[in-house]
Amino acid sequence: MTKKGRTGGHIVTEHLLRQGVERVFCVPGESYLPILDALYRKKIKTIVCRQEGGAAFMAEAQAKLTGKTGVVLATRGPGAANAVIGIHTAMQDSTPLILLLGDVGRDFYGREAFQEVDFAAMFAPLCKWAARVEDIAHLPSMLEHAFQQAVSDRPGPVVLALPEDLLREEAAPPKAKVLPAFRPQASRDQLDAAAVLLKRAKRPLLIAGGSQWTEEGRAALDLLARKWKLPIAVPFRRQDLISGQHPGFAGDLGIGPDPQLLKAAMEADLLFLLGTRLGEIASQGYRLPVAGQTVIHVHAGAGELGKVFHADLAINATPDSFVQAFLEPSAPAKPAWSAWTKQLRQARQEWSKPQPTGGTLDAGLVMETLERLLPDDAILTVDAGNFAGWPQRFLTFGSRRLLGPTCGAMGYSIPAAVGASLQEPDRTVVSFVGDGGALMTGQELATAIQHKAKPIILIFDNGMFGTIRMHQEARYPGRVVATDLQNPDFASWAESFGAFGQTVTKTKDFEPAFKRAMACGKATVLHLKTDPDIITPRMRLTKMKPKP
Ligand SMILES: Cc1ncc(C[n+]2csc(CCOP(=O)(O)OP(=O)(O)O)c2C)c(N)n1
Ligand SMILES: [Mg+2]
Repeated sequence: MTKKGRTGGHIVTEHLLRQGVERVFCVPGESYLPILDALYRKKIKTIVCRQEGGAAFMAEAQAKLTGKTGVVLATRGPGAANAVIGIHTAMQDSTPLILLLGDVGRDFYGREAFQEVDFAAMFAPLCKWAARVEDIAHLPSMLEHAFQQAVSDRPGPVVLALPEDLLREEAAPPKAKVLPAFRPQASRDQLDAAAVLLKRAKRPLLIAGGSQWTEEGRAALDLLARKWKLPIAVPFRRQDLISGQHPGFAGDLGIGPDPQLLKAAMEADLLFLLGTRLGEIASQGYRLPVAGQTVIHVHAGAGELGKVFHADLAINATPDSFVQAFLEPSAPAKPAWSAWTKQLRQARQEWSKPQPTGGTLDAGLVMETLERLLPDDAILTVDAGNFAGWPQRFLTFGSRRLLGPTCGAMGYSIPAAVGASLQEPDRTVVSFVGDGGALMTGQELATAIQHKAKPIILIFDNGMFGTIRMHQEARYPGRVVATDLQNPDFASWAESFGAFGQTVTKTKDFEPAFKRAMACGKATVLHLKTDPDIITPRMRLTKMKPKP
């Protein structure tokens, strides 16, 4: 910094501080040295990661957990390419995330310079807004807009490319302001109209989803469902929106949902969609809403209303503000659907009760142990893969948080657990991951050790890319291609990082191993050797029937 002003790098970090950013996740690059230098001795913690995908997942998970925008720093073409998976995840999950990219200098731009990519074009379909800052005078307003966009209406990722010469340039533009988010709210008339439709229903089903639920919003959702005695379901990986013990909780419309819940969702006469897009997975391949169902759709993004299905009542409001306001209209004392709610609740309780699912190390009984041992405020992160069917079905959430990529990105769980553990160092953070996912981003265990994060990582090792093997067996029985995996000894792999590692092959050994993991005070890997034939809680690979 000189008398002339601040460097572009300083303008960026000053604004991060003003936005209340406590931590940034990065892989360094020579293209954005001025930002790194401006972070030197700043209050913001710089978490150096091993791969930009891991950095982006950490920031995304932190944002999911806190509701505050996550920030990732990466370099030009290669760094940006690695970070894409986190941007795609934040987009599909509606998570506020900002990726700041060091870019080719303006003096070289347009010549396919070293690592040059047109980032606005590259990220256009992947995020809410992608732009390149061309003039340092525009930097403050573009930073303001980036943060405002990330949290406004339907939240999501924003990408800003920052030319390296601009980051070195000195200027004295006005300071960037913290602009309020645009958060639409329902009108009185819309609230009344929703109450009228709901009162007419005989078999309503509330489906709450989406992002940016505050503690007040969650509490209001809990109350709303109690007051109206509604059955409440959640879409894929949103189980933590409502307590697993709630008298109306009917389960999740994820991958392989409870057939009874699916049947009920099809038979419901009214779907009350709160914050969810009712995407491909929740709608079970766009089979919901069914013709004739009345639909109330509340969503923060106006562009989501009527995009895929018709709603009888479409309301542009954040789910959080809507549920709090909807506590006002009076509910019937004895709603017509009381028995229906009880029936759905009963089905959920039967479906989710932990039970043996077979094998020398029985994953069903492992869940029973976890359900007993996990603290109420534990944070669980899940990867993509068939192993995820166990925790998502048999564990209860609510005060326990569930962080998972609804886009099914493998490699999410370990970095997400590192990010969550950095954010909440006193809470138990457990990562659920398959042997395939573990080696996609597992090197972020080094980041955990370096920054003293303490996730407990459970690697479910069935020696294969199980999900794909299952699909292969269904479509091309006996023709196994590219799904077998030869794995390392994950316990000694973990030990080599300085983490605690243990292999578990028998059900009875899981409980003492998990207790040791909770007590050891550092990052842990439990290598769980599971039976490859037990491909889901209900199916055996060797007994699968080919798809017609
Ligand atoms: C980044 C990424 N690549 C590929 C896939 C496709 N995919 C979905 S699940 C899966 C296999 C997961 O294997 P593993 O982690 O071992 O879990 P398992 O299914 O065996 O329990 C694959 C390859 C994906 N979802 N994400
Ligand atoms: Mg596997």
